[in-house]
Amino acid sequence: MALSTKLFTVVALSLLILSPLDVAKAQPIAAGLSWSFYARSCPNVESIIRNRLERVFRDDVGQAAGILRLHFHDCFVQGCDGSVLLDGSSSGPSEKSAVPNLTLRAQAFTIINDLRRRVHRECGQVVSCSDIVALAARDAVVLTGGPNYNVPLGRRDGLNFATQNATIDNLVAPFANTTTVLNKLAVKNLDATDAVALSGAHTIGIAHCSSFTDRLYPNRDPTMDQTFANNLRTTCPTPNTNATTNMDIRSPNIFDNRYFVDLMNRQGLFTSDQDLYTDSRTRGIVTSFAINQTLFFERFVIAMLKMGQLNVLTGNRGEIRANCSARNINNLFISSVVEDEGPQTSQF
Ligand code: HEM
Ligand SMILES: *[C@@H]1O[C@H](CO)[C@@H](O)[C@H](O)[C@H]1NC(C)=O
Ligand SMILES: *[C@@H]1O[C@H](CO)[C@@H](O)[C@H](O)[C@H]1NC(C)=O
Ligand SMILES: *[C@@H]1O[C@H](CO)[C@@H](O)[C@H](O)[C@H]1NC(C)=O
Ligand SMILES: *[C@@H]1O[C@H](CO)[C@@H](O)[C@H](O)[C@H]1NC(C)=O
Ligand SMILES: *[C@@H]1O[C@H](CO)[C@@H](O)[C@H](O)[C@H]1NC(C)=O
Ligand SMILES: CC(=O)N[C@H]1CO[C@H](CO)[C@@H](O)[C@@H]1O
Repeated sequence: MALSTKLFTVVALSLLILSPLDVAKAQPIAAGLSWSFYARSCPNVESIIRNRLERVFRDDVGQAAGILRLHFHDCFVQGCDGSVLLDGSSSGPSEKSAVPNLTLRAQAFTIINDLRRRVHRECGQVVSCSDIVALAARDAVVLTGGPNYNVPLGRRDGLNFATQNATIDNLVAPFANTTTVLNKLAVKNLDATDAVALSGAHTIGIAHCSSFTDRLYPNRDPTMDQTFANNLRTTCPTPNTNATTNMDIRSPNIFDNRYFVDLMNRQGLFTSDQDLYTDSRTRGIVTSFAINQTLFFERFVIAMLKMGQLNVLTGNRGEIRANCSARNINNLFISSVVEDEGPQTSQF
């Protein structure tokens, strides 16, 4: 065997036994980010966030899904710059007219602001809101049973909130087919494996009727299992019933590979989910994740690292917000008062 082949085999074999933590560290990272960004300025940032979220999710595991999705919306619209958090952002809390806004959980924003307050209380105003969201999303995965991984840090917070157009253009609708999903993700240098792995985040969380009733009325989407459809019709007797359902019927609150088993049984909730199994370009990837959770976890970590570094602001760009919901310039008075208040009781 030629030396290069031998080397390749050794590298390939060692990759097989790498843990997700190592898989993360093996990925290239964006200029300006670092694996140890807060090692001096806020060495406990990760434990502050993890410890707090353990308690938050123990009270309501659904919040983990809300936070994971928040990170996705942040990164896809104008980069992982915390813009989704700004009041007035089209995907954020107070914009009433952007379509994709309607289902980000209001509580997710409150949780991030609470984490920010705890971190800044210990370390000062040195950790960005966008880094807090990225770490919280990782913890949402870990604390519901998914893979652990390191998050490169050093993102700074953007100064501009996302417009409605940018929000609609960059996010994918649940009605999208695989062609649309792959095209929208390709723009962000995410390939088919990334697309399937990231969609696997739908292994936790809920969706509102309006996100999938186009597959029930007036006729059942033939790629949907009949019994599954009947049950969904009971949950959503009309297309706009204000109700929700779990996205992964097998293990709704556990981050595992059952979502892919759902797809193989024609029990995917959205068109964007189920079509990944219908479409020949992604079907094999779905199957491989359904039969091998380790593989799914590995690919998911890689895809999350890519997504988590989309158009990040580093160095002197952007700012470290004192309040995740507002730019500092709009927040001068508040930032100087609130940080001196000392320990506060929290609603969680
Ligand atoms: C392929 C593109 C995607 C589409 C079309 C999509 C669409 C949606 C929709 C429509 C909902 C439900 C909203 C509702 O009705 O309440 C949802 C929920 C969710 N999505 Fe996605 N999503 C996509 C990718 C992602 C990615 C990349 C992640 C994270 C890595 C993610 C994580 C979640 C989570 C965790 C929930 C549950 C939220 C909750 O329970 O509050 N999604 N998604
Ligand atoms: C937003 O999109 C709509 C329709 O695609 C377009 O007419 C409008 O000019 C856009 N607005 C901005 C500010 O880009
Ligand atoms: C996917 O959706 C797009 C946009 O709606 C449509 O133009 C295209 O024909 C669809 N592709 C398939 C294979 O159904
Ligand atoms: C849907 O129901 C929830 C909980 O009952 C309620 O808080 C919310 O305002 C309702 N939304 C709409 C659009 O009616
Ligand atoms: C599952 O995937 C992992 C990670 O790629 C791999 O090491 C393992 O050999 C796979 N297991 C099977 C049974 O194929
Ligand atoms: C943060 O900013 C938002 C938006 O300006 C404001 O409504 C809120 O009161 C501020 N929160 C704190 C704790 O200052
Ligand atoms: C929380 C929030 O602002 N929701 C709004 C999102 O947009 C829809 C219209 O598309 C409004 O009806 C919601 O009130």
